[in-house]
Amino acid sequence: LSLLSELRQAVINNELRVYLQPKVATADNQVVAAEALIRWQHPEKNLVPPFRFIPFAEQTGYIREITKWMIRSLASQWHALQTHDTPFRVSVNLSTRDLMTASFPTFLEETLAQYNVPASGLCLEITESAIMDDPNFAQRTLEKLSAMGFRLSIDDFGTGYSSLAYLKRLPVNELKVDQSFVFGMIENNSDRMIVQSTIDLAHNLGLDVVAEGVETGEMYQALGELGCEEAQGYFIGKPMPIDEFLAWRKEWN
Ligand code: G
Ligand code: G
Ligand code: NA
Ligand code: MN
Repeated sequence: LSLLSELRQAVINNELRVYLQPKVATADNQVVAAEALIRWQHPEKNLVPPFRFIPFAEQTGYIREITKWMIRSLASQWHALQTHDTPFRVSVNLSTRDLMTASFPTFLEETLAQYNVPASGLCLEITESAIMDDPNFAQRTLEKLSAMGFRLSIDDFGTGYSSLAYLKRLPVNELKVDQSFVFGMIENNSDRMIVQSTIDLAHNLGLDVVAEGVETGEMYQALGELGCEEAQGYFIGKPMPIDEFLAWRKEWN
């Protein structure tokens, strides 16, 4: 069986799983959002991580079906995730193929309407390399999505080749500092400078900053001192199945 037909079968057989990883505000430790990360519960293998099938799905275009599956799953469970008084967003990773699909904004609008989910309840994470594949087209799609009320985030910031000229024009709300810089920031002065400059750049452009890969309390503390608004990483919580996430959140604060 080819990987593509296996993936198709996985969707039909309900083998894909949504995992959620918390994002907290450094100012008050409140849980403000979660990033949705896909897993494949294969009947014969252990839990298959995304790097084993997402790149392949991107090459073949099947990622569009996976993205739709993810958005439907999140929309159908969005209200169940609103367990506290504070607003809570869910982030989804998009691929370049999603941005290039003309019907994608309409799909989003219809799916959210079906489950009565506000666009502001969803954050769309796009890597800088996905944007730079076709920056002009990406810009038009992002403008459409922004006008619809979605929060837009640039993922893995600092690892690609996005020019600041494009960044300035894009209607994005947040930058995610790539975890490679966060890992190094305590021991390596260059990494710390990169993190600090990225935070300052983002703020000067009116954007919020999320740091990913926050593995220690020392990193969390340092990021808060540098003005980074949100943090995500193993120090706070790992990606978890939704039930586990809800239990984790009850314990958190
Ligand atoms: O979840 P991990 O924790 O292993 O994720 C690895 C990578 O897989 C992430 O960098 C992320 O970009 C990608 N990924 C995870 N879930 C999704 C998804 O639903 N869609 C897309 N396009 N990428 C995903
Ligand atoms: O979409 P993106 O590439 O940013 O996905 C984040 C990836 O990083 C996922 O694979 C997720 O499981 C992983 N991750 C999240 N937090 C941590 C962390 O604190 N340390 C490490 N090593 N990986 C993390
Ligand atoms: Na991401
Ligand atoms: Mn990332």
